[in-house]
Amino acid sequence: MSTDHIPYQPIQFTNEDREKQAQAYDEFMNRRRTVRNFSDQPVSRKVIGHLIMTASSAPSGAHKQPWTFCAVSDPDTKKAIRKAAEKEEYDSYHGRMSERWLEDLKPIGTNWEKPFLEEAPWLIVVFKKVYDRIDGTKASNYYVNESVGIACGFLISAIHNAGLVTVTHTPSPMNFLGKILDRPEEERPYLLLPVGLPAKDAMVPNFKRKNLNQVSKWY
Ligand code: IYR
Repeated sequence: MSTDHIPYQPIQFTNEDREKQAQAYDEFMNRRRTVRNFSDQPVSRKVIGHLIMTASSAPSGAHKQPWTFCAVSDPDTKKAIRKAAEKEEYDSYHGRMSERWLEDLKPIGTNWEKPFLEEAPWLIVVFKKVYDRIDGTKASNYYVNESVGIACGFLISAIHNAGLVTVTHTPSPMNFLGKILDRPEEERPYLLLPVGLPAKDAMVPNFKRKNLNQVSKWY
């Protein structure tokens, strides 16, 4: 079976505009920060729907779009997720994580407590679909981690573009998410993103990012 092909509709810029665009997007994205303190101000379902559709526009292996985005605003479900995540995180911070890892996290100031899982108006739980069920048989997807990782990048940039904040939360292990959200066996939890407005007094670590020379080699 072949898919028909249609003409690509390029975004038209002059070279001068392109430099401006590239610089402006660099500066815009450089303002993104991981934020762990959320305001309880609501965010509309419409906004969350657009964020998910941006994420789902990401490239994926053989265009299988091997992902499900679970948007959670129900307080009881958020509470259950927080409780289960904190149980795992407590064990991680008290024995599962290495001394060096805990030392590396000190400047960020994280610990096992995750109030943001209840405070943020939305949690977006991203699941990767390791296979699809086609007529009752299992059909493996391709480059699933790469595809879902790219979709999460799109999602994080869309969140920032909407003036919202998030924290890439990966409680480990996170099988509990599939149970609480009643996901089928082929869906595995990949990333949990609380989404909302920042708390008025939200603080972030005073990090500096690596410069162009530090992150690139030119040939
Ligand atoms: N998942 C834990 C620990 C953690 C790990 C890394 I690497 C971070 O950059 C931040 C936190 C937690 O969410 O606290």
